[in-house]
Amino acid sequence: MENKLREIRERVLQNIEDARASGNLEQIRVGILGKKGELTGLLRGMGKLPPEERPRMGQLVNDVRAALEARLEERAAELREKEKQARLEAEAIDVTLPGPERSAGTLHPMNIALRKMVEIFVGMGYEAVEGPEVEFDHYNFELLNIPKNHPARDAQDTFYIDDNIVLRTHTSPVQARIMTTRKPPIRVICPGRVYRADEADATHSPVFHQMEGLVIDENITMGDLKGTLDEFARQMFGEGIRTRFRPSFFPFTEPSAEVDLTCANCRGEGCRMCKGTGWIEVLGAGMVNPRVLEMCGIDSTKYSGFAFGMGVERMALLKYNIPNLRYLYENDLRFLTQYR
Ligand code: 2NM
Repeated sequence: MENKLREIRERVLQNIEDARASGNLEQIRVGILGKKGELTGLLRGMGKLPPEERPRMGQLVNDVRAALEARLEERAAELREKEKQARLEAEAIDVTLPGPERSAGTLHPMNIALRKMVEIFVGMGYEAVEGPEVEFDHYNFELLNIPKNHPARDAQDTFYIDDNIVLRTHTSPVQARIMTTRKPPIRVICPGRVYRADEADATHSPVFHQMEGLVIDENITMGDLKGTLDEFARQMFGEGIRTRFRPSFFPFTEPSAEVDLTCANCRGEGCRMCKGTGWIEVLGAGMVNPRVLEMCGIDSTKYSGFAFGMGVERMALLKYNIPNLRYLYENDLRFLTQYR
């Protein structure tokens, strides 16, 4: 029996050393020390021994049991620690890795240009005002000295909702509304979407954006208009940009002018963009027609004013040297994300 005990002890100790997981130790423990375990069986079989041998054998069995239990305990602690380390290693997170990239999006180049334009005029003391895109013919045409049967009213150019209502063809009706409801001094800009029954091409779209400006006070002159647009041109396109006024005609201004800016591409030298002239036409402007002032309830003997209008997309194309209006509407991110 002593040999058997020694054999058990050596074998089980070896099994404990060979165990690779803490779960295996429990199997070993049950197999040897459990109710139906090998040592427990030996202890039961002690009844068959001569009585004088029983105390010593009992002691030996208990020694083996104690040794195995102690080693099991130790080894279990070792394996649990090993398993914990393995788990920690597997679950480790490198907090220094960069997080997932988040794209914040960018403003549309048209909106960048528009914000810049608004900022420049707000800096000069103007207030930005918005109005309806679906507009009465009265504000879109009548008050602006565009009478019935005027060619600008042609259904070929204007989207009519019904006889009296249109999609506004410019933002001037917002200014007409301002003139009918406010007293001078008036200093507003009116940015917004406008509609023309145009075929889309490199320079036209049936929907585009305009920004118009209006100043009305006593003694407002063409010189004020010129100084204002000079300053705008410099802030929008840089020092060295000059304006050139050429006589023109609009029903709502008298006199009227087309305004050119120094070609920003060649700085006035002459290039393909300006067709060799050194100038680019970008604005319409003029002194508000006294008939418009009177129709809107402003005394034209006391007050005068200037007004101007420009296309926002056109400003964006010029500012960023974009060759075709279509780029602004295709919403290709490779294009849009170039502008900030
Ligand atoms: C332009 C050109 C010239 C203009 C005139 C008015 C109003 F309402 F005061 F009569 N608003 N905008 C104007 C004048 C617009 O756009 C090319």
